[in-house]
Amino acid sequence: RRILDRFSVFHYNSYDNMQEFIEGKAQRYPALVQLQELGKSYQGRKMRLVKISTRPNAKNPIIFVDAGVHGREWVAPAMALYLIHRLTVDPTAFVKGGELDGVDWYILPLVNPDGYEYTRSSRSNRMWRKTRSKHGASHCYGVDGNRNYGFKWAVSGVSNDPCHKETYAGPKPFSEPETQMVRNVMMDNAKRMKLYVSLHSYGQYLVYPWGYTGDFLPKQWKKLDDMARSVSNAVERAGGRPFKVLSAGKWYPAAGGSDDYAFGAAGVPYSYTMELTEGHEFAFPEELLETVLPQFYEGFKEFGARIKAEFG
Ligand code: ING
Ligand code: ZN
Repeated sequence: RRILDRFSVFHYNSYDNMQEFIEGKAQRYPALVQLQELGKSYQGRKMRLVKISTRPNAKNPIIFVDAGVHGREWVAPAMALYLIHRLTVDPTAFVKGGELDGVDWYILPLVNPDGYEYTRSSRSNRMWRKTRSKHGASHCYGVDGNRNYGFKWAVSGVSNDPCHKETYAGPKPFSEPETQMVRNVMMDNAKRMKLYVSLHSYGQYLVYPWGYTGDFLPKQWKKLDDMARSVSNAVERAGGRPFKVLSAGKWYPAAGGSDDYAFGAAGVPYSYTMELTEGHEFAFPEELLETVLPQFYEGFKEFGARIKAEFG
């Protein structure tokens, strides 16, 4: 329990500290927080889904947030942990009877723990993006987790070269245990899942499907666009910078992303990639976390209110 008192959410924590944090939350708030073991990463790190619900049996709409599919994007898991923190300590919104009671939050704070720990292991590894798996005879490591999903896999914006450091799509869709686990969360909860948000860091964008093409938009694009703009406005009202809102593929086409899979294969009606922290990209200064994470949190409250209003 003391881990919660010592733990700082405004800090780039290790994988081990994050695990202690979510265990501590589950122990301190047993009626609110449930941990689900999803499996293990390629290198054997446990992956646990944090489920936050005031009424776990009420069949509430689910909001699924994941973070850290790319190792170097440190601010994304920091945001996911902060979200877990606020959802459990917030005295008004999320507790029973609060304005957001009636929405369940499923959070996977670190999709790629192997890549993340690799970026923490030395300065020269700091810019690692991919997983740390090995495939076939190649001597190179890793697959881009956000090119590995089985919807329009590899049709655009990918590399077929295992040695490509950024966008290798993998030998086949879902070659990575990490992306399989995220897929399973989506598929096991597809009926109730109404919103999926994948946290990254690059510029400040809030993008929606399709990612695999910029030639056309889904027919529901206006609803996706509206929700994103109201989230961006909420962040701006809290003093943050606005998000650039558009379809992912109009920014740059790339296939095999988790947001396209959620929307196109799992049928999740609202699906986004949220790129945090304009101007700093992968090296967002730790001392600014306490300024920006609360601002982004206001965006998540808006997401919650919107989902509750439409599906609750
Ligand atoms: N950005 C995402 C990426 O995987 C993305 C954004 C995904 C754009 C899919 C278009 C399509 O490239 C980061 N920061 O990784
Ligand atoms: Zn990313």
